This record gives sequence, C-alpha cells and structure tokens, in this order.
Amino acid sequence: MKKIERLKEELERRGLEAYLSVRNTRYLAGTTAGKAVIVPVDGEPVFVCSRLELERARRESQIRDIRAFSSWRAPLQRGERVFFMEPWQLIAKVLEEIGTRAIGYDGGDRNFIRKIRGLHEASYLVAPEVIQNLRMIKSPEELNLLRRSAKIASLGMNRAAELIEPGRTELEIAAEIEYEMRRAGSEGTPFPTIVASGSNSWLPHSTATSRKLRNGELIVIDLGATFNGYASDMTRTFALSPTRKQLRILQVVKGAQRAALERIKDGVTAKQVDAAARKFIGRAGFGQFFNHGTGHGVGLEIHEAPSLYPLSRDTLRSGMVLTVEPGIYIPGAGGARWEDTIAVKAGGYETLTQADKIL
Ligand SMILES: [Mn+2]
Repeated sequence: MKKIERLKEELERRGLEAYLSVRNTRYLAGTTAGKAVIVPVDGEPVFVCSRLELERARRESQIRDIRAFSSWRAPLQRGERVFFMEPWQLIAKVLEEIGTRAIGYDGGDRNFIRKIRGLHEASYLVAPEVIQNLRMIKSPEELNLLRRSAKIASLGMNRAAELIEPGRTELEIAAEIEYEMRRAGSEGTPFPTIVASGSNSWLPHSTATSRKLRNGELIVIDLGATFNGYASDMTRTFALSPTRKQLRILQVVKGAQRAALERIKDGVTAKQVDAAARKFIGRAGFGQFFNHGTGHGVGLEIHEAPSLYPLSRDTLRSGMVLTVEPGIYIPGAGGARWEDTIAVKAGGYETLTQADKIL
C-alpha cells in the first residue's frame, strides 16, 4: 500500500495526525464502494461504507479494516457486522477511537463535515492538495492501467478511421467507436465521445449529432476509454476532400503538438509546454483561434492536476500522465485538434495513445 505510506509521510510533514477522505476513496482503497477513508499517521487505515456496499467492499477494498453503517436497525445476515448509525456518526466514532486532534480532509459537503466536527472535537483543515499532489505522480501499477486504457482508446480511434466517409452520421461513428472500446474492455467512456464534423468542428466541446459527414470538411474525433477506473483521452482530426486552408490548419495543429511534446521532460514547467504550442500556432497566424489550454492530467478522473495553460504553476515530474492537445478552431473554415495521452519520463515522455492506422 504505497499510496497510504506516501500519504502518511505527507501528513507527518504537515503536522497532521490523520486524514479524512470522502473525495478520494477510490484512489486510496481501489473501490467505489466507500463513503470515507480515514488514515491515521500511526496505525492502519479504516474504510467506511454503507451496509449495502459491504459485500463489494470486502471483495474490492485494498484497505482491510472495513466498517459498515446502516441508519436503521435492519435484520442482518450471518457474519454481517454493521454499526447502526449515520455515516458521520461512524466516522466521528473512528476518529474518536484513533484519538486524533489535527485532521486534514479533502472537502465534501459542508454540512457533512460540520456534523462530524460536532461529534469529535479536533482541528479540521481542508487540504485537498495533499492527495492531489500524490495523485499527480502515478505508481507503476497505475501507469500500467493507464497504458491499457490508452490502448483501448487507440483501438476506438482505429475503428473511427475506417468509418470516415460522406453520408455517415456523427452518432453512427460515435456508436461504433464506443462498441469497439467496450469489446476491448472499456467500462464506459470518461466523457461523451465527440464526433464533430463540418460546422461542428470549430466547437471545441461539441458532442455527436445526427449531422452527416460531407466532402470539404474536417472531422474532429475526441474519445476516451475507462479501464479499472483509469481514463484515457485522444483526439484525431480527419479530412474529407479538404480545402488548402483546412490542410494548413491540420498541419499547424500537428506541428504545435510536436513542438509541445519536444519540451516535455521531468523538471519543465507546464507553462513552458503550453507556450511552445501557443508560439507555434501564433507564428502560423492562428493564435486567436487557439482558445483553450494545451493539456491536463489524466488518472481516475479525466481532468486532474497538472494543468497546462499560460497561468499554470505546475512543474512536470516523472510519473505524471497528461494530455497534449492543441487546437485551432476557425469559424467558417474548420476546426482541428490533435491529442495524445503521454507519461512524463526523466528525459522525455512515453506516448500512451497510439493509433497506427492514422498518419
Ligand atoms: Mn483532453
């Protein structure tokens, strides 16, 4: 349980005696069955869940001390141990047992935290960054899951490449992509698959509609898979009998991605990587058409730290997984984005998403 050990070290450094997590239970325990995870600096972590999740928690939780609550006195099955109380009462009881006086927590609804505070007196410090910082650096096991997730996304993109032809609808292509990814092991998509053709292509957050693909347009396909909870993110832009301007947009966006990728290695700031892509697009005369950040971290969530944009204060470190996705969106002409999910290495990066059928 390296995550727990790393968390404990961080708590010690900050003078905290325990951490109460309600937002990162999956990260800490490896299951979505939990209501809370409590990690004392000295001692074993405790997993708190609802009675209806007890069986799933026993199968999935990497934290072995599992305590279930039920707010009413339900009849129990053999071997079921349940605390008949509200979740905040059980959490307060665990904190009381640990005897901790300085607690960090990662947020959650105010009322819930207020009820816990009312039952266990201590200083409570909202410190979501404690876990955010841990989550930014992926363990070798997490990297493997992210590689698998990216591999599935790549299969989805290869399938998309086979379907780009006039007359097909965006929704039809999205359905085929998602079917392909499901068959390959995806649990679902971390965001609605984007197939944005023609006039939809210059909307960075279009989805998929009944619009039919036509000649003379760009088609932006942005997709992701989920594997064991871990997300992936990838975009390719296809062209059907494109105009010279559309070809130019495509060429510049790919060049911008290459320029950004070339900068990536341990120790480089996120802002520098963003600047490389922005400069490339600016020099080509399309600066005003690049209206979003260059990338974001990916893990259990599709958008997590670090963030690659001009005001970012993040520094890239070996073990971070992030997207590099410059885009150009010109109303009336076409939109293009080129995105890969990559892992930062000491002297460079590893590309996780690879669609070998495309360029
Ligand atoms: Mn993305």
